[in-house]
Amino acid sequence: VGAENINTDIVTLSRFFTEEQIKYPEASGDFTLLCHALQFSFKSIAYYIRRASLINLTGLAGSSNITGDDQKKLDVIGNDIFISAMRGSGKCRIIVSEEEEEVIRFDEHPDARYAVVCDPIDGSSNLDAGVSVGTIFGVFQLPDELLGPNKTVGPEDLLHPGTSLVASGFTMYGASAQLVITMRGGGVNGFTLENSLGEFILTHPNMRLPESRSIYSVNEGNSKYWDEWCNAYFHSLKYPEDGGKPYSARYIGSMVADAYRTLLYGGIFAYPADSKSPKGKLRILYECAPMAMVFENAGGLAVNSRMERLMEVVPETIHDKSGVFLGSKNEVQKVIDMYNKYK
Ligand code: FBP
Repeated sequence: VGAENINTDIVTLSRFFTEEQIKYPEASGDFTLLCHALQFSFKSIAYYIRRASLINLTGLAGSSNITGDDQKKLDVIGNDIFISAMRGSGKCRIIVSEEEEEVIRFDEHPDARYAVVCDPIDGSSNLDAGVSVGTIFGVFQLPDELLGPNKTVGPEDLLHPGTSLVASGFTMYGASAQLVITMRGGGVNGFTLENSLGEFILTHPNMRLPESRSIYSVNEGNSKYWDEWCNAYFHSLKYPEDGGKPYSARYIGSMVADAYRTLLYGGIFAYPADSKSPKGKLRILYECAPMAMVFENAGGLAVNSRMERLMEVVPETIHDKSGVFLGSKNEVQKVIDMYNKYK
């Protein structure tokens, strides 16, 4: 490769954060610092996942998280890395992690104005098989009246809908680590971790979902528990009324991987609420809302099992769950149409 073929004008994630900050002369830089800490945690988790089989990190850690799942060693490590990075940033006041029953407050930083919600290693049942897993995150800004040494911040201060998120995204640890990030009112940008440089490089600027695509992604093993309309919807994809070509099925069983593919190729990803799990399986605060924000900002749609806009759903508790349908605009619209037909 001649030197003239090497692209030297690369946009690293660090440059991206700095350029974002410059757009807002009044910005204090706190958000940028928080983002750098997020970036560090993704790189560290990616590093440990890559080495997992070599350094004996696969298998169970011998404890359970609040959902009763057996915790993996990497779940524990991912959680610890994330929490330490957020504490170390000095800009995070409180955090909700899937792996922690209670919120974690950083009282040593009473003026920190950000609250972070995360699933440090989502899809962890896939870890031992080397299937892609990921970190999902969302960032809220706390109101001024909650800042200061005499104020307490609790779980109730995090029970907000996705529309209140200032940023969200996810990292998928696959063949390479892919980071997708969006800010309120902004577009969606995708970065790829260049391992030898240790930098996330902007490889997918301004991601937009195709408006339609004949791919569906759902755990069809649950169809026995689905509502009638839901079964009718998926049936209609496999047996099109116009006699056309049926949809392709793709289900990895790791939300970040299924969502990342849907974001790139289009289609629909669903985890419906059903009679076995009337509230669904996925968590509103750190799975549904951040993903819904990414999909909406990329031109897609995201609704719950009652066809309400997922971004507007207010969780009742920090680990509250919801049914999810997210994807291409026209594909989600087909779900809504089928639901309305059966209502
Ligand atoms: P965990 O956070 O416990 O890993 O659960 C979330 C998840 O793995 C998602 O990533 C995925 O979409 C879903 O559960 C798969 O569930 P199922 O195995 O029931 O299809």
